Amino acid sequence: MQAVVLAAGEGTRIRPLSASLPKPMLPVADRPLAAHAADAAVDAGADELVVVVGYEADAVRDYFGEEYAGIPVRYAVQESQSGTADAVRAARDLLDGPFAVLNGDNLYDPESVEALFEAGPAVGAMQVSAPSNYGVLSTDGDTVTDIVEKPADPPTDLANTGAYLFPEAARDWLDVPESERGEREITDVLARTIEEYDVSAVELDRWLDVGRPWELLEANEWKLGELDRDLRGTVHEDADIRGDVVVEEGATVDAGVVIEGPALVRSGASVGPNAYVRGATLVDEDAKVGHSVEVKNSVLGRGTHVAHLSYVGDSVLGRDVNFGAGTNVANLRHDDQPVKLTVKGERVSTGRRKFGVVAGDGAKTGINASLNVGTKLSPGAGVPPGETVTRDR
Ligand code: TTP
Repeated sequence: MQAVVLAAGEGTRIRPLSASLPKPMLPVADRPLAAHAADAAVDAGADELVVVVGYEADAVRDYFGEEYAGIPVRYAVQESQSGTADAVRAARDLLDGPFAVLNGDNLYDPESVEALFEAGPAVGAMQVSAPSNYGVLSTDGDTVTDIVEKPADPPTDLANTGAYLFPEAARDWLDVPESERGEREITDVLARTIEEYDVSAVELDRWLDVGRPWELLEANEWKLGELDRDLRGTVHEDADIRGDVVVEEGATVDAGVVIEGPALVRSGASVGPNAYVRGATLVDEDAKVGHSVEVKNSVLGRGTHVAHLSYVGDSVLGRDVNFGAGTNVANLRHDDQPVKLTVKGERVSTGRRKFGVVAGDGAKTGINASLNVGTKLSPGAGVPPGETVTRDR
């Protein structure tokens, strides 16, 4: 069966991280976000991936190539990102038989995807505490009877997770009209499928929709948490590596370093001497955590350097970020309230007591910069030495 992976969106809510990489290509443990959905599809028995690309398409194509995990990959181009039904419609001519659809920016547990693929026409469902933020499914037993998009008064707490198994006939139902929010939505294709077929609601064991920067941190917490200890890189005999830590071949951990898992130090990266890395942390390829630097529960993107005397907690730093000596991040409000972040111009609670900062690719700080909780640095932004950053810049 073919699995369609939707990876055309820009990820406007996860800016500035998506400025030059599409959201599905942001790092989650040792691979891009969308690779986790693709892996789940392959494990569940997909025999071809159809990846829908649009925004920054080349980054997606370069990663998946023409064959991925032993199965062929084909691409459909969605010219303008006008909705998820439109994205699948872009792939219509490549589809042959029943087909699965997965959001390329969601994490699904692989066993649940397998159950979905075996269920016949089906949609992945998850009980959530705030169903009004999602498409909400009504069911009779396991059979879906209705789907309503973001209802003010949700009939159930079962959210649509963006994972579907469609019958072949659904190929002809992809030309849906624009919804109230001006998009052509795949939920309308599902609504038609429900009219014509018995569609099962398959409850997923675990699911995460990665829309905003702190959800990328949560995605890394999930996938780094699945690591098994593996120290192939060069680890100094005076380093203290505790728990499930992976140091990839080509990575270096110097003397006096303590790493507490889960943590992943990728190839080309270096840690230390005398650094403290606490989980869940990703130190991506060619990144550097230098002398007397503490990093806790953070993502350091490819080529990012935090080289001297710094603290970085609960933060997401993009690629090629450089924090000058003595740069410190605050990750806790004095009033203990959840940290807020600005998402598309609105202050939004992260729901997290601890959250630090988000730095776009190439952002730089001078020595002794202080970055306050919930601030964002744009790609290439520069913070002069000694400044305290309390607003996004
Ligand atoms: P969304 O998260 O709704 O959209 P997005 O990824 O563009 O992010 P944002 O809202 O922050 O701008 O998309 C859900 C999934 O569908 C995701 O995997 C991207 C994909 N998608 C497309 O492939 N084409 C589209 O036109 C849209 C809207 C989404």
